[in-house]
Amino acid sequence: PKIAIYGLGYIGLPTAALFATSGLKVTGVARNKKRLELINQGKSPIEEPGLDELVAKAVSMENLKATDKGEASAEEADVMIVIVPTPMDKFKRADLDAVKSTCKTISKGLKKGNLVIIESTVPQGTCQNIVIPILEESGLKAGDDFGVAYTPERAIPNNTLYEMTHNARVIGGIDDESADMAITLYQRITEGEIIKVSNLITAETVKLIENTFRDVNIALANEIAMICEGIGVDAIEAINTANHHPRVNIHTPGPGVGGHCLAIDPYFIVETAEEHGMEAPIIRTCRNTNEGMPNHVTKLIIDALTEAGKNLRDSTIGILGVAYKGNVDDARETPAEPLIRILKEKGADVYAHDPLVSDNQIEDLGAIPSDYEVALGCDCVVLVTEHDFYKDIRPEMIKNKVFVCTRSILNLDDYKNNTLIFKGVGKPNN
Ligand code: SAJ
Repeated sequence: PKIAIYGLGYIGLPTAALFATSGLKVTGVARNKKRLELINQGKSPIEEPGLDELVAKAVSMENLKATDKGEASAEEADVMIVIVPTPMDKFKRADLDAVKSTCKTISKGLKKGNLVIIESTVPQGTCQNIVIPILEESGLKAGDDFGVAYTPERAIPNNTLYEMTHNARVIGGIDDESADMAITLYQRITEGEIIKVSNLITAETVKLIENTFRDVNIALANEIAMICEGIGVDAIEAINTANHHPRVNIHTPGPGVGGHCLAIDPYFIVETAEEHGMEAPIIRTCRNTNEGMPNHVTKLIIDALTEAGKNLRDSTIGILGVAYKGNVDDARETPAEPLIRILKEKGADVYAHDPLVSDNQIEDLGAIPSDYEVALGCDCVVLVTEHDFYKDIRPEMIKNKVFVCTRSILNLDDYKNNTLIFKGVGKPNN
């Protein structure tokens, strides 16, 4: 079959490149001209291990081309895959504009026998209640004239290609035939198990509860960390030790939860629950805990500066890392953003360094882009992202001897018995 993939982002582009290198003709549809140009030159606009090579291979095989012609691409394709972003609006509700407009475009080129696959993360019921009615504006009937399947992408950034080709994949269809067609297709690109679930809404649910599980677990870790700080226990040591128990797997505390998935998907469940007259108190509370972490980090910074005889108001803060997690170039929903905002509101000058995120993006987050040396020379240095780049940071490199570490990547024993004033998330605060 010929495939059209709508959305060439962190997931869409690797998916397109995998199908193309498996031997299928793939058209990738996106708006950003620069991105399209780069892809057509065989280059990846996204930082992801192995992706550059894969895109180069797909383009040189003449199996991948990128275009902004959505309707024409649908007319030519047998299978249309939607992998566009579903951000959250300011009311913490799913913003489905991109999914809706993409489906509208597809509906104009939809033909009998086509299969439409949704991969974007969506609230439960979206395929049935929103996607299908838009596709049926074509005059064709879902199930009878064309197939619909939902298969969420669950690969983790920085290991996307490996996980896409090895993780278990979940597929739900409007009917058996749709699900089976999608399974045959994805067998081309994954060695992992493919699990067929009962229907579209079950597949939508699986995706949301996975990320919610992780968010809730991290909230627990963060709560444990804050309590341990206050009573003089090293939470990381305690958590790592507890995790030796065969049925315990507590995640790692940190500066908060970022990225376009964990910080958003739990709210999709809350939204649907509320629409059905229910509440989701655990999920909501955990979101609040994780969203409160930048405030907690601010408190650690104030404590450290106070010990050094300084006020936050007149101080410079050097943030190390603004990406939402280590070794990615992605700053979406990064906890660095609220942290920078709070510090500035309290009158600090905030500098930030990141080896992977551009200076423009750092400015958008509200900080002054700076060299590593400049950040290390600030009144207080705060490690926010666990990039490998920062693994070799040594106490003597922190010029003004005030350091707050929000991640557990460093061997913090090095920081004991040192002249450094040190505070860490989950570290005894005394
Ligand atoms: N984080 C912690 N402590 C942890 C783990 C993560 O504070 O123990 C923080 C990270 O620093 C980051 C955020 O949580 O800010 C999210 O990071 P992540 O590594 O947990 O996940 P993502 O957002 O990069 O990718 C997740 C993955 N979901 C699961 O593992 C269940 C991935 O498999 C999904 O494909 C992806 O969401 C997605 O697209 O939904």
